[in-house]
Amino acid sequence: MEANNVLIATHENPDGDACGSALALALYLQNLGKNFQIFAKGRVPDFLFFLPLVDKMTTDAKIFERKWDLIICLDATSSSRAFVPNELAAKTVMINIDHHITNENFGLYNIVDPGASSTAEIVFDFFKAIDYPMDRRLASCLLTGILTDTGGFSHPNTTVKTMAVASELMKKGTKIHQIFNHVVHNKSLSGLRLWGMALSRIQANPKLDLAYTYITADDLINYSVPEEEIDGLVNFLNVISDYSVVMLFKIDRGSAKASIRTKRDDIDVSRLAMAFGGGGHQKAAGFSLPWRLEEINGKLVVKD
Ligand SMILES: [Mn+2]
Repeated sequence: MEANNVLIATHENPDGDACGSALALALYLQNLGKNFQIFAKGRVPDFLFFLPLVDKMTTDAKIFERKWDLIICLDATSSSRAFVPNELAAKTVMINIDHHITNENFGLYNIVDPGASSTAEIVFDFFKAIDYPMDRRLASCLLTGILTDTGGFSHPNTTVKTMAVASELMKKGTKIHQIFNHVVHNKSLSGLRLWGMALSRIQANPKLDLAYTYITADDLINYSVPEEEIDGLVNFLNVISDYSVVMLFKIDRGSAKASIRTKRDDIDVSRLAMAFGGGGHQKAAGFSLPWRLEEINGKLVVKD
């Protein structure tokens, strides 16, 4: 079957890997002359606006009402994580490309490799397999995905192959330091002050070998910084050497999101996340809570 109308869908609040892998595929589809759109719930952060075709990304769920021959889900463990309506998922051919160990293999075709650093790395493999000539713009998309998901090649998902892929992408003319400036060196003064506030609030639980802090929706308003300015903070918390697990809570009025990190090889934080209905990787995971959290005397407690 030839697919002419292709919808790419990825997870909520798309990150560098979600956007990078989606836009690399979009460049490919554009080159093939296909009609395509990219859906992600939650806006693309400003620091990814440098990526090509970023204007093809929409947050408008009406896109699902159009006729699609093929849906490609990227960096999402299930089709519902990419917000593809169940009805549409049931009747449309789906390709599922992901590197999360918790992926549900929900597609007709599943290209799932938990050993890959990023979805971008798997998309690279796809282009290699079909011998597609990747240009500088496409390489920039994929390198953005790899760079962000590996924390600048510092996370343990960085393999010999990841470095080889990055090297090959650099040969296409993409500049690693320029991508770094976009995706890492991108904080404002008020954003850094907010980081300072979060750092000053760190609490530790020696029994759980856990250090944690939080940022509230009101903090974002008070410091007038967008949520994307918190990107990287949980990884920064993970520089701590005397605790094994770190957590950052983003607290909204009636809910909270937790991001968890560990440096230890013998701790699997995705299991903790899954216990709360979330997911992720061994060293980086997260979950959401439908509760109102509040700090009282230095402790986060659930308010009803
Ligand atoms: Mn990813």
